[in-house]
Amino acid sequence: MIEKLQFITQQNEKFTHLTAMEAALKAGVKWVQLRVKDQSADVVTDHAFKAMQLCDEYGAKLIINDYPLIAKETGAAGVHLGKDDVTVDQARKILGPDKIIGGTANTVQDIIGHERNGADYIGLGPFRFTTTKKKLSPVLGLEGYRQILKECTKRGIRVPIIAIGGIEIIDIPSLLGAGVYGIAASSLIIRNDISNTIKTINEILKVEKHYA
Ligand code: TZP
Ligand code: MG
Repeated sequence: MIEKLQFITQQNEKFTHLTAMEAALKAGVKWVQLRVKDQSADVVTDHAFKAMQLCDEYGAKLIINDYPLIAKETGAAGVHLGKDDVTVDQARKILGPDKIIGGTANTVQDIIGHERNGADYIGLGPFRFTTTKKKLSPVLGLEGYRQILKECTKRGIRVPIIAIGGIEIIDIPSLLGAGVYGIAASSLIIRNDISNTIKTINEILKVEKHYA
């Protein structure tokens, strides 16, 4: 089962990837993406082993950004792949049928491609501008999500679609109303009180029906 909240790690003046992850796990996050950028594969591997220990301790699933081989080596739950990474079907050959493979999308065509290749979830975004990611694709805004999700429904696309990029608490009900399955967030969580923020997000995600 895919969780409805994915916490994406990031460092800031207060937290490292691993301390932010532990605080999020303590607050009840069950799905984490380790996103260590601009570091060697060895550094990512080291973080991934430590992150796995934490996730095991808290019964959470770990996704590794960019590196299917590191996901395999560390026994992580899966991998998240962007435009510059190997494709979902290539990662599937490495990880096998049971691992979670997510793909980044900015358009309906991206979603169709990932679904055909066997993605387990899609990170659709960015919702709004964010400094967390370099080389940001065009911002979609709520209207962009509405159009893309409508088109996905029309085409019978069933892969869970998670909203990503600059998401704030206030955006979550309307994104769910537009038809996303869940959200992925990073700065929203680490720049506020981690525990309260996660609890608030989880309360919103629990509500059965949101309106567009
Ligand atoms: N991919 C698209 S936007 C983004 C990623 C990894 C960053 C999301 O982080 P934030 O801090 O929630 O905007
Ligand atoms: Mg990537």
